[in-house]
Amino acid sequence: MKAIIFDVDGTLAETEEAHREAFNGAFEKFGLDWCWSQHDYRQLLKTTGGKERIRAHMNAIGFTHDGPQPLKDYIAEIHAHKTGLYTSIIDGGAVPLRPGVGDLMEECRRAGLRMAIATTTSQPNVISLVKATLGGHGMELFEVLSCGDMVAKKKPAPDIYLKALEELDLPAQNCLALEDSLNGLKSALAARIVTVVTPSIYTDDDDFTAAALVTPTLAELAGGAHRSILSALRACHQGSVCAAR
Ligand code: XBP
Ligand code: MG
Repeated sequence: MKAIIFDVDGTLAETEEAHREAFNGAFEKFGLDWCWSQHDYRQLLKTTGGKERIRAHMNAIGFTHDGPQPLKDYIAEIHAHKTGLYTSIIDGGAVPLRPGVGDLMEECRRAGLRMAIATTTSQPNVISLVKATLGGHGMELFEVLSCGDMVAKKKPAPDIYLKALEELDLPAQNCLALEDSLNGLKSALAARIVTVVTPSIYTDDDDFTAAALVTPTLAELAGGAHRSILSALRACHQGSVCAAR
């Protein structure tokens, strides 16, 4: 195993409540009487990508756009405002890393293991979260940032992971992906990357049968048979790659 590729939302941190708050704030700003409840959002999250999620909601409620600009531009305007609200929440330090994530990154850094990000979320969101949780130089930990609209087809399509592999210049079998959702698991597996899942607040009822390992958080992997999170992930990767042969 030469690299770990991290998903962001739900994996690095429990960010989706901040996203939901930002979406609702943007709808209010644009005079739209939509307010996504936690129940609504669990279903809406099955559509990856904030702009795609807004459009899916519009379709679901039969929204008709009568503004001067094309619908695509109108959605982009709402989403840009949402992204501003979201990054303000994150910059304020409201959302910490999930248990074990910071420890694993430090273990990877010390071991010289390469790290990358493959996420559906928008680039400003990643930068805000990494700086707020890992400090101003936090982004230097990641050799590759593969995110948002850099690819046409978002998760569960493999494109965002294939882009990360290309930029790492590594074959899938030398990497391990960390995910929190079924869409993310499908994306990484479609790129043929061994995947470990830490379910998050909105994905705890997803089917993770195809994951190499499912653990409540990364922190649980340390101790027991393995002295560190990284050694547990190395063992999982080795076992999965061998089994695939
Ligand atoms: C999760 C997503 C994103 C976020 C919202 O991404 O699907 O759409 O919910 O962010 P991942 P945007 O789990 O791959 O990190 O509004 O910027 O899309
Ligand atoms: Mg995720």
